[in-house]
Amino acid sequence: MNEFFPEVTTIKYEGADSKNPLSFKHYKADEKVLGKTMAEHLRFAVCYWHTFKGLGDDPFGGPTMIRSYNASSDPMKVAEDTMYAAFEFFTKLGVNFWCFHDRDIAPEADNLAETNRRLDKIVPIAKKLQDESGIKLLWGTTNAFSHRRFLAGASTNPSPSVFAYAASQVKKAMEITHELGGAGYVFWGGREGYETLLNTDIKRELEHMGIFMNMAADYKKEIGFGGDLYIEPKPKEPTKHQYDFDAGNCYAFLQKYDLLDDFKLNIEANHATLAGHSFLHELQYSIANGIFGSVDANRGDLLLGWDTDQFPTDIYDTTLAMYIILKAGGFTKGGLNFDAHLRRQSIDPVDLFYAHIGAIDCFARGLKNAEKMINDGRVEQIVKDRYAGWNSGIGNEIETGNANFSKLEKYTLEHGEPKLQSGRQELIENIINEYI
Ligand code: XLS
Ligand code: NI
Ligand code: NI
Repeated sequence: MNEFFPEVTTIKYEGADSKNPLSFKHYKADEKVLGKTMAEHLRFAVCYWHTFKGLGDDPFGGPTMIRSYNASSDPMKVAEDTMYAAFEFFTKLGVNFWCFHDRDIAPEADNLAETNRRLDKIVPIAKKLQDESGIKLLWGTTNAFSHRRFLAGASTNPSPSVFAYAASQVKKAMEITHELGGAGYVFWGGREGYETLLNTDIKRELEHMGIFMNMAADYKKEIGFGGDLYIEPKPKEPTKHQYDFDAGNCYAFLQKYDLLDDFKLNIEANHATLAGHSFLHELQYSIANGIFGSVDANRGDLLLGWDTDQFPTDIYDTTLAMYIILKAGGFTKGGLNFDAHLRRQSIDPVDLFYAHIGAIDCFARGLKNAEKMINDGRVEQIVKDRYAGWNSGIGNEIETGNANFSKLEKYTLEHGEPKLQSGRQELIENIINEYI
């Protein structure tokens, strides 16, 4: 079998002092942190689209990256070679999961039946490679935004025929995700939004999306797919406004269409910042509302206002993200999917390894820092103390529904001006820097 990344052998843990760029300095898959191995906690996934199908093109120029698995003029040969290259990459990198869109793994043909036949040729290869390597599918998804038929959205398209097409596509993508034993299935509504309100019936479009997602939840049950369903919030791009704007919008949508039992969220760091939130905010908000599921681990560039999908490098961010996730019980079926791509100038295949190694080590450090934070407990104690007033007395009466406005007026007249306390922000920031 010919290799697609012959210049790289298996990436190993060599410790923080190693100068070998093709080694992990912090990620040791089987090292235990708070009772579980690092691999079990972090559940890293490589994404198929950026890593194997993204070739450095941007709105101003074509591909810059040349890959041996792309060489054939036969698109199905490219699809096959890419699948072998992908599993070679996952194996050499040492991750346990991957993620894909239907159209990443097999190119679209002239009609749906032929497109599905193409998937049926590729999926058994993926299955064989999964079985041989032990690498699993974190989630599958549908690309219902690239083809011109989806120019005005998929489930929110003004045309019911496009809605039907998208439904057929999700049906098949869910079936192959099930076939590959996927732990989840993602909905990212790339064009589920609008360019202008002048031609848009928001009420109707949202209702259609609600119907669509209910059909998806029903189909999951119909085929016995055991993975979690996720919505991935993003505020805009390519649309001016996307309906799944942020975790808050998704939560309202899930409540309105009675989907809270069926869906969780896949939180992407760069989408959070595009929505004017921090990554931590989106994590905290979804955890607080019981809809946290999985993470697209990347980062944006605050000086560029778009989804730059860079690899995570900020240890402060990964520390706090892992702290929040661990305190919420950790991942169950979700994980950390590197929805990130190389910069246009990083043209060598080895750059794919550098990028993923850096991101994996960045989260490994975050995990170990979070362990220190949890074991130390000082930050948690400050937060607990801040809310201690609610554990007894009037606070407890309010929380348990045993107070009303008249009672609270009486309390205030008796007790007078409330005693204030410091928020301790700077102290907390100092403590966090001790762990990093
Ligand atoms: C695009 C999204 C996309 C989803 C999967 O911005 O992040 O890559 O993760 O469709
Ligand atoms: Ni994403
Ligand atoms: Ni994105």
